Amino acid sequence: MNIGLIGLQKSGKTTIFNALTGQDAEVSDYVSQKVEPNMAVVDVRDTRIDRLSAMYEPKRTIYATVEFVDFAGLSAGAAEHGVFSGEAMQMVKNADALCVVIRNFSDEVIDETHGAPNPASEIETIATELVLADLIVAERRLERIRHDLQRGKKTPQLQAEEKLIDRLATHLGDGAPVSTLELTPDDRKALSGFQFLSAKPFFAVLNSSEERYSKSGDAIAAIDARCPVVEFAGNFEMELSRLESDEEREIFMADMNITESAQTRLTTFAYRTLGYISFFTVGKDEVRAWTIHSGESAVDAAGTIHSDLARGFIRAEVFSYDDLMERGSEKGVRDAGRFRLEGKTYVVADGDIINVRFSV
Ligand SMILES: Nc1nc2c(ncn2[C@@H]2O[C@H](COP(=O)(O)OP(=O)(O)O)[C@@H](O)[C@H]2O)c(=O)[nH]1
Ligand SMILES: [Mg+2]
Repeated sequence: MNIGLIGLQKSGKTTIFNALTGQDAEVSDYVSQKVEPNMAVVDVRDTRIDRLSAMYEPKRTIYATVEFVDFAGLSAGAAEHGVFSGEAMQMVKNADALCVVIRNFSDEVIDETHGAPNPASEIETIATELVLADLIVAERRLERIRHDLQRGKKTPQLQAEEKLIDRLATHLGDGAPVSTLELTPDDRKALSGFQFLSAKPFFAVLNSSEERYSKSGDAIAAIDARCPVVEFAGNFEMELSRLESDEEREIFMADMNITESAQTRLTTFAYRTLGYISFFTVGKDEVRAWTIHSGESAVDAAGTIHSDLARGFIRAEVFSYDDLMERGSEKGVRDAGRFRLEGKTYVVADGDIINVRFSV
């Protein structure tokens, strides 16, 4: 899973990125000239993996991962100013989901240029920007299609696309995101190549100062009306992620009533709100977590591990993490009749432990 951090200038995107990744990317009050994005792959610190690893004592333990991308050059008004184009734009387009960072702290320099923090209006601005960026793409495509139609390339395909894009452009023109447009599976296929930003799932991080942290109920309610939101004390948590001593870190966290690291909280939140689940593979060689969408089948899960496993899929041996913990061993799970053989269409549940039988 790849999550792109977007937001207004100086909302604290890079600060949040650093808090998540323990990296040391440049944060500043002033406009940065840097354009290439910061990228990091972070482990999803699922405690179930730790317990499975303690039980199987494998050679390798592999967590699921989430890739975060911090787009240095991205800002509001970007669609007009063309910052939303080029390399950064391409990478935003490649993201599976967007995380909108919203400023909830005051800073002399930032307040002067961007105004006092206003989380409710900030989320509106970003949502509008995404729609505008898509509208530009849709209108360009429409122009192109009409040009071709006039030049006599009247294929049924092109005519159908014109109708679809025209409907889409009207929808976007009304300020509505692609995600709320009614689309048939064929429509979706026709549009998938455009990778529209407002079609992507998104959630918000409210980036609060220490003073405002856990006291911003109104801001959270306003954002929540639009998308799921989680609060971080960005600057504070960036400092936390840099502390060498676990003991010190725990004292500071307790001070702010923070129970888990920014990394754990954000990856867990992203999984839940974006509809991802984990399944596990276990053994003497490797204990590993894998990511799939909620609702995906055993054969999808097999394909996540390797395409051969999906192609040659015979059966999946399945038992649940919870049953394993309750019974204490695989044998215990079998004796309790909780060990199952499932076919291709079985819908995988979060925490399933799976072994794919296959033949190619
Ligand atoms: N007081 C305070 N300042 C912050 C916080 N998060 C970011 N900043 C400051 O805001 C400025 C912009 O942050 P940065 O992460 O570079 O924003 P970006 O432009 O969205 O990447 C920097 O000077 C940060 O130190 C925060 O939670 N509290
Ligand atoms: Mg930045």
